[in-house]
This record gives sequence, C-alpha cells and structure tokens, in this order.
Amino acid sequence: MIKRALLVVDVQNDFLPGGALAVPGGDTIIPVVNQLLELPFDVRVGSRDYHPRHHCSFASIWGKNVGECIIVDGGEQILWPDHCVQGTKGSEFALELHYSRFHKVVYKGVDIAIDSYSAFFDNQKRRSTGLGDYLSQHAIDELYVAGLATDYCVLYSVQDARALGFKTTVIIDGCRGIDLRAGDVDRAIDVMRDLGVHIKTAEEVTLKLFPSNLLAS
Ligand code: VGL
Ligand code: ZN
Repeated sequence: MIKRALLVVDVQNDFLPGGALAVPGGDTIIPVVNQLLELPFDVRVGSRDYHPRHHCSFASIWGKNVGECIIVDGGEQILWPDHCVQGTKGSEFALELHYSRFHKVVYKGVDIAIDSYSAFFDNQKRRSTGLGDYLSQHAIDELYVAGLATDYCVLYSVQDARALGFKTTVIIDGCRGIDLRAGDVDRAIDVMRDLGVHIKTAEEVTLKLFPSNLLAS
C-alpha cells in the first residue's frame, strides 16, 4: 500500500489579509485546505512559522527596510516585517482552519539566528524540524503540499521533500504566493516542475486518491 501524507504549510493569521506579512488572497485557500483535511491521508501535518521576538529575519532588528536582502551568518536573508512571533495571535493557525485534523504540528524558524522557510530544515540545513523523521516513521511514500507562501515556504519545503526522496504533489489551488518580485510564483512553480513535482488541483487529487470522498461532498 502506498502511504500518503498531507502537509499544510503556515496557514497562520499573520499570512492572511490584515496580518503582518499578508499573502494576497491567502484566506481564499482555507476552504480548499479544509476539504483536503477531511480526506483520509495516512498522516496530516501542519507547519507553523514560529519566531522569537527579535528574529534575524525581521527588518526591524537591523534598522533596515522590509524586502531588503542582507547577509546573515554567511547566508542571504530577505528582511520581513515582524511576523509569527511566538505566543502572539499572528502566529496562531487561522481561526477557520480545521487544525484539529492535524496528527502532528512542526515548528520552524524557532532559532533566533537562522531563518527556516522549509518545514523540514532551516535555510542553512543545520537543524531539522523532525518532519522528515516523522514521515519516515510512518513509511510515507508520497507527500501532498498546500499552504503559504508558494514562492517561499511551500517552494523550500517541496525542494527538501524531493531531496529526501518523497514523490511530491503541490495542490496549486490550496496555495497562494507573495510575489515580492512580479513572477516569483510562476518561477517557483517552474522550479518545482523541474524537480519532478506534480502540480494538481484539489479536485484532481481528491478524484484520483479518494474518489468516494468527492462523490460524498
Ligand atoms: C514565510 C517569509 C517569511 C512563508 C515565512 O511562510 O512563506 N515567508 N517567513
Ligand atoms: Zn518567517
């Protein structure tokens, strides 16, 4: 039997319209993701971006502008507004998200000195979140990914998933991107396709994997 996992990346208040690092249309994926969360994937995992108050990815701590790129500890770092600070409302899962359906939640960006876009590893590949081990323990073959943002945390998570050998599908109507530079989302999708990632809609995935669920809804 092929075992399949659903990974929902960073559907948190700060990434929704009105949040500190709002992803345009970020809220529109919630009904799609909630439908996916009803499906009988072998495991359903959520990730949370979860930064300490003075995290190195925040423009505010460097006295620089949001969107600037600097070198931190030898690596490039795009500077963001303060977002997903540990213990704040902005860091919580979106209220309407059916997060009680997650079997596991992984936290990323928790180290003050290094950012982590991927739900698997930080940007310098120094520390793992435990997601890879968790999926291996459950003998997962295939990973289905939705969430925010297509051109950052979804892209980086999917790159690591491929590197770890998971057959990977991005559920495109369950994702929205930032497009800091116009075309970033389209480029991210091209990069993922080149890695052999399948790009599918929620309906296509549901029909293929769980046809009886589609008829029932
Ligand atoms: C993200 C920028 C900074 C994301 C997180 O979830 O895509 N983007 N931190
Ligand atoms: Zn972040």
